[in-house]
Amino acid sequence: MFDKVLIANRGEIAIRVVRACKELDVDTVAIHSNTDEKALFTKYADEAVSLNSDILAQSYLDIDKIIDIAVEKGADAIHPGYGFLSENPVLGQKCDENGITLIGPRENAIKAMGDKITSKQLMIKKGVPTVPGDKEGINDVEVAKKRAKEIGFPVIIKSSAGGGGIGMRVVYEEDELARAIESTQNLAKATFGDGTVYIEKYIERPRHIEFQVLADGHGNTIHVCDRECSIQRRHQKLIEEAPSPIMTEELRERMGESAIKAAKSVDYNSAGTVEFMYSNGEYYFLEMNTRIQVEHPITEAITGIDLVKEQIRVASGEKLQYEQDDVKVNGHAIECRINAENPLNEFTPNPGKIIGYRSPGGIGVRMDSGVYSGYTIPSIYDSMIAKLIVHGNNRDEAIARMARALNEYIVVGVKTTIPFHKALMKNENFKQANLHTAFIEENSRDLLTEVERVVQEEEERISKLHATFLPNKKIAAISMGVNTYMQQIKQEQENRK
Ligand code: MV4
Repeated sequence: MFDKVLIANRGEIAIRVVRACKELDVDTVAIHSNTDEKALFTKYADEAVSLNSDILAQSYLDIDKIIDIAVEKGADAIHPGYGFLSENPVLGQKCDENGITLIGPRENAIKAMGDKITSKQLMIKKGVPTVPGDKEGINDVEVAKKRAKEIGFPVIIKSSAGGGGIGMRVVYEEDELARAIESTQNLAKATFGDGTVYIEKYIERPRHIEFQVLADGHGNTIHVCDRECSIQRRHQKLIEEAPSPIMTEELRERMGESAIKAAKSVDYNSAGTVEFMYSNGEYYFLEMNTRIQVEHPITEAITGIDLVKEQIRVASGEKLQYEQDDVKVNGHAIECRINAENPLNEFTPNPGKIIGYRSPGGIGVRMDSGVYSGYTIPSIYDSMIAKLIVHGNNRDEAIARMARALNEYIVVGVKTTIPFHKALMKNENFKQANLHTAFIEENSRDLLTEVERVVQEEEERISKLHATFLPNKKIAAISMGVNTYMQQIKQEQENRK
């Protein structure tokens, strides 16, 4: 096992990694930007080193600076978390050069899965289902037109270097095809430096189902079951659940086997996620995320497996502690991403100071968060401030538990997505698990009406809390109480007369 892990990330995921290290008796070094000087994660780690900058390229994305700190502090491993450097193949190279172990996959796996045409070709070779369409780039618009007609409209033009929804366009008729190809090529070239695009059948309103995988350096690869991530808005997930409500033992076996094949096709040796689309009983490989993901805790809840600890163990050369037969689903888990955003204004970020904070608790509730009362949420980073995860014996219990926990959750000072999640827990289509990737769009009217009502209700509750708890308001609250009491006595006296 490692002696000391440097965590090349911030916020809740940095804390998550520290927690895993503490349980493994491994020392930790946090690194932080100027802005993050007072962030919670810097206090959780055994040591914290400033990156002396707020510029991304000179802080959380500065590979050389991070390696230098690791060397100086005697860290023998680096955990990149998610985002930032987590899927940058250069970090692994530089780690190798400096005798540091990267807690993550090897460069070749990141590169192969980062290129959508390469990964699609690999899947076809291994017999993993992919979307009908081409596995080569488009060179000739006329050939593409012929292919589109064979595939059948609507089709989608995707950039090979893209991912996560960037650089793709749906085409409904032949007339639009040439322009769509050109614009996707231009966008891909400008964004990724690679203008290669390809064509596929467009699958309408698919579900997004992903499989967690774990692989060690000894040839063992398992899947750790499925998550349903269909509830997203503009490719940002809002809520995830495990298992997928549509999953059967038979489907899990087939999709899980495909996920293992996907991981094995690149000799994967870490924690990763294989994404699929699911529609009308069919599933298709979409892409593989070569990192630990935001939503990993729901899988931990239903399987009891500490994914981050396993990820660290396999990186240190140990064998996986679990075989496929050890992995069992127990109950149902839901995660709500709590973002400092205004759900009533297109989810625009709402950074600022948290002046009142009380997180929920009780049976089946887990909070992974990086904030505290008095903390100022910076505007220069992602707006996710916490993840609320609940676990119940079944989906209905998990939903009721989430609704209950959301009601206990008090964040004063910034607008958050809490009211949105409260509305979602009451939504009939959500309760009935009628989920697909267009869910938010198609249910937005009902959801927004409910969010408005919830926000109103919350404002009333918070003003009552102010009157009860805030010292300067206390006198007012007492005098109000006395007034009411006096009036009651007066009334009683009147009545007696
Ligand atoms: C698709 C698709 C429909 N048909 N491909 C979006 C993210 C990127 N990784 C692939 N994506 C999609 N690819 C075909 N052939 C619909 C989506 C898609 C989507 C996929 C997963 C989760 C959410 C999504 C939201 C919109 C579109």
